Amino acid sequence: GTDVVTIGESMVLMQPMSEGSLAYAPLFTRSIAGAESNVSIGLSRLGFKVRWISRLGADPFGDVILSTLAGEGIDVSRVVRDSSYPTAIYFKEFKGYGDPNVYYYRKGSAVSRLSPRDVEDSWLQGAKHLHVTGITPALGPETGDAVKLLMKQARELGMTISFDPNLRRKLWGEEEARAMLLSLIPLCDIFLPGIEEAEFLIGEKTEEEYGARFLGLGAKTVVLKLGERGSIGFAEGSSPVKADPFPVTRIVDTVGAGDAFAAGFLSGFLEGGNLTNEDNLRTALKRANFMGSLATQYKGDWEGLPKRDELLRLLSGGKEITR
Ligand code: KDG
Repeated sequence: GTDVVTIGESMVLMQPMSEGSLAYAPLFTRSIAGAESNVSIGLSRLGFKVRWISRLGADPFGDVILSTLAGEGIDVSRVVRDSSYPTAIYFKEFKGYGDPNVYYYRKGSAVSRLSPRDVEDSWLQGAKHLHVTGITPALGPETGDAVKLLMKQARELGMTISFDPNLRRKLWGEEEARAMLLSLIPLCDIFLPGIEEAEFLIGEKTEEEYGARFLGLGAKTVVLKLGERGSIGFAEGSSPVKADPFPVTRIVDTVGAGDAFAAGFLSGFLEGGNLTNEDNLRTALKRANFMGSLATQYKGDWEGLPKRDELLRLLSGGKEITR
């Protein structure tokens, strides 16, 4: 069986070898990235069976995304190759402090044409959990409806569903984004906003108010990401659970940290079950914080994510053997 199904766009990622404006960056390394495939890699390395659904151009960039993800052990058998629309690309720009800037070249990409008519029964076949993000609905005129349909189907099948809003202001307008993201909350079990996304969605509130409001909208568990302050989880009928951050020695690249966090949280959830149990919630949050902090210490979205034995060793304070 499949543990987790996810759907989204992955792109070829060009990362400059130097800091500062891209205008003066002559050399780049090539990788791939995308919120949902980052989560897929995180979970696959931790030993879960993951199916990634997407559309890619029938081009060499589509080939490298597919082979990278297949190489990570992810089921890519449902990916459609489209000969009319290309694979998307994006660039990071490292400033030497704070979050990198991101430049997207993804309008009119293969995923932007995704519609509810493309959704197939085989996508969710034999799977336990669906993970979606708010990026896919921002990509094309019908991508949001496709995501909604898939969430409804997952619910009918009795699967659990997680939703990371992943607000990307460069991809759509404020009003449109807010309305769409809010409309997906009632369809999920686990809602994973960052504190700034929570504020974007419902205005400035206390952490407890965010928890209560999102539970009120229909999520069963709300996980608020607080960045360098760790995270806090709310589940219906139990008291909030706060998890401290892990110390980060050197922040290199914050992009992908939220996805690592999601992979860590979902791995805890899939192993522990019922999140109304405070211990289960705490374990999942702890893993999530750890994975998120780890991701920020490596260049690239997912390259620094651990294998299962590495995670367990590091989490229990075990030492690394280097030579
Ligand atoms: O979460 C990381 C992603 O944001 C990044 O890899 C690119 O998917 C991406 C996006 O749309 O921003």
